[in-house]
Amino acid sequence: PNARSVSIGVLGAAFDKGQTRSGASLGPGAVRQTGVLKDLTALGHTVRDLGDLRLQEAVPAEYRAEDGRARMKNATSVGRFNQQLSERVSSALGQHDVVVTLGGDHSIAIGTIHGHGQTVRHDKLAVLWVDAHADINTPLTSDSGNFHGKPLSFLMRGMEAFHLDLPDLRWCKPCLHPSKLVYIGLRAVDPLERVAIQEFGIRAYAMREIDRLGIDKVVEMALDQLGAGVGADSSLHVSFDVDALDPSEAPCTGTPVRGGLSLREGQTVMEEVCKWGTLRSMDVVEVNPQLGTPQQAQYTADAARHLLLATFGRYRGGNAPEGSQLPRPE
Ligand code: B3U
Ligand code: MN
Ligand code: MN
Repeated sequence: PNARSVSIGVLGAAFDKGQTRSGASLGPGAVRQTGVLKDLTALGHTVRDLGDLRLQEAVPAEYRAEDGRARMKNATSVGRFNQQLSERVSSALGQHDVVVTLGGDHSIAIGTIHGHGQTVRHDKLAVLWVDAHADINTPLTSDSGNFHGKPLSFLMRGMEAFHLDLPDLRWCKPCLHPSKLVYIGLRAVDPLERVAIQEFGIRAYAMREIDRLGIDKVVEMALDQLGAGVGADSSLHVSFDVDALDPSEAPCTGTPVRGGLSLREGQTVMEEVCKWGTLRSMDVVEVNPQLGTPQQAQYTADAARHLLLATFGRYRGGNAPEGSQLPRPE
């Protein structure tokens, strides 16, 4: 089956200050180098490369909270970058059916999801978060202080009460309702993140549930719960952290956790998302070509390519060109 042809805007979010290893800002380049834009075009889509966003201005002293318990590295850079990213994504959504953002570390989801949130009516925004981690720490619960472990807490309605007032993130008004978030792939969740998941009643399909139910059932339930299906009532964002995949499939990522999704399971998730047809934006994040060998880096970027092709209608059984026939001899 061929997916309907859509216009896709591809934006690079060359940002790695949401954690402490360098190299994630080279993710967009590595993924583009796989030839994925050309492959998406060959599937019949109109693809436009919107270039890379990077933090231009020199960031002065990073903001530091007064509260000694709060941990937040590079809050100023994270806040400023994402404010710009949010604007880029919302304006790109006015021009394209789907906006794909290539990360970058996962802190960039603050900007992409907020940007998407500005373009839809209240409560329409739905997020499928595919990740080994829950990324819902607050500065008060985070051990690492890294913002890539926190993006969802800044986006979630109702979590305002658990946040400090951070000047560089004041622009970010929470736009995601807890019932409109579903996780797939979890296997490294901090104790207080688990508390947040329970308090807010967030649906989470950890690897355990995938083992029990199978990936097909899990995606079906997840999309159903997001209301992403019939009636097309939701505007869907998928945030795909490549560390959701098993490190054997995506070795070059900052925080690999073994026991993850096979590439095939990842492809199944995205093929189903494609079928539901309500996807408006997507991130593929945490590809770090500076980790591992050049071969491993290419292998990881190629996994991202496969996920994107599955998202946009590549069928593993083959796609017949529209109206094509087998050639006969003259
Ligand atoms: N939960 C930990 C670890 C982590 C989160 N996201 C990644 N790692 N990639 C934290 O730092 O908040
Ligand atoms: Mn993540
Ligand atoms: Mn992760």
